[in-house]
Amino acid sequence: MNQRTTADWQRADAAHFLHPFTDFKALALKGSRVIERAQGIYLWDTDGQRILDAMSGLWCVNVGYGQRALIDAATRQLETLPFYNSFFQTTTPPAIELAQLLAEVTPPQFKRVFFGGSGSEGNDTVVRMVRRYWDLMGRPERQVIIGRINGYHGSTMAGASLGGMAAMHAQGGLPIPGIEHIEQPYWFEHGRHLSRDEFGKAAAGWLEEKIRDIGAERVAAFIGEPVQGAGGVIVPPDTYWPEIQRICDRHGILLVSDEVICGFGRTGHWFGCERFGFRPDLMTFAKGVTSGYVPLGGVMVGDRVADVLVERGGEFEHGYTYSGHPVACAVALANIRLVQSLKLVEHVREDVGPCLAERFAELGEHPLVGEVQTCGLMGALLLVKDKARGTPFPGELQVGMVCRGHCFSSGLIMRAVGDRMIVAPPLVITRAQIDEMVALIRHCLDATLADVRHNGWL
Ligand code: PXG
Repeated sequence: MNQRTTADWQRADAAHFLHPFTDFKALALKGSRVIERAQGIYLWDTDGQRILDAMSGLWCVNVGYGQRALIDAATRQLETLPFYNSFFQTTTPPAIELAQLLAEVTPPQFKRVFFGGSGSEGNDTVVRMVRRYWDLMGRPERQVIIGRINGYHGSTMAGASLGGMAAMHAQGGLPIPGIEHIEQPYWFEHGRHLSRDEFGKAAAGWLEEKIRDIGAERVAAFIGEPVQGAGGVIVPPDTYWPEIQRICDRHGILLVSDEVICGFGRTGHWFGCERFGFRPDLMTFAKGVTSGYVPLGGVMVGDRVADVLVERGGEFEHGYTYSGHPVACAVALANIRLVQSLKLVEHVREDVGPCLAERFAELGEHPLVGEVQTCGLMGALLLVKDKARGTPFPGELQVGMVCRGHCFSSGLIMRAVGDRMIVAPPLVITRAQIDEMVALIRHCLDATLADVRHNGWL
């Protein structure tokens, strides 16, 4: 099989594999890049080019590629018990041990977990669970869940509905009933007439307005990512989340933190809610729980909800074949223990996170860069037409895609969300590797600037 050339792979790929979030026809014409192997923070494609993976796979390979402890844990578990379900009064040792370890590393209100296979499934569970909670509380009219425009919570019917991606809602009749959205806390776009702190409070106030519009007695929960990831690394002002917490408390509304990207050290804290100082009732996780080596996701269920579900709920009519999959749980255990033994959360908070912030601030001097934001090991650079005024490029020029093209050919994986260029490298990255990444980014910014000038777009 490995004798196949890149062109062979591309032909078969185009003929049979429908990729997620992809224009199938356009990709078939162009051909996919075939990623063959990886080690540390680097990937290699079938043409032998080495690529610095500044997106950790897809915000998930936190411990980097090739970690022996995870590989061995998977192998051992596959040999011992590759699968058994947890539906019919059965359980498995890795699922129990992981549930116990998650209770230790998450904030104190979380002692219980519901497992699924992905972040999307986790958020489907959230919808089922918060509505079930309010039924059991004798408040069945509390059905509405509020999310945010440009939030991302997955691609199942419920996940895509909770999210606020207009392009996703435009296909398939979404959102499902009982989901509402408020504007995102994006200071650069919505709040530059205010200080960041003033804007944070104002943006949280939009939740209170929405609750009043709907009627608090109908609202079940608010869900948000501590830092919006897929939306472009939108880091909220520090005043935002504490104010959101106060508003939820005032109206008795459940608060859900979607930690699929922020969880397990990405922000320099174990969970994003700890970085931003709020206390969620439910927490969705996936990605970093296994560093993406195998699929696993789920929901941490806080005592407020769990006590009601357990004591008064009877049977909860919900679950997945792979809830508590023993191989996924064994890999998650090895992964979390590795995060602990390598002290990766501290590494991000005290060493490489501040280093990324410094280097990105330097990139902020670049003539194309209008805004810089970082949080732990997430960073965004907004490409603008007029740096002094912060004027954006017209969207149809797709300047972000031009920059992404230069990254692609220069051996760097960086995402473009509109004209926001974003990174989220593996947490094991070193200072020297951050310097290498930043040198590549600078090269790509310069090449993009040359194109922009050449095209007369400035
Ligand atoms: N919640 C959040 C906050 C996410 O970032 C999901 C839920 C869904 O997880 P699953 O495992 O079902 O994919 C995600 C996923 C991007 C991108 O382009 C981001 C995600 C997925 C795909 C692409 O940045 N995040």
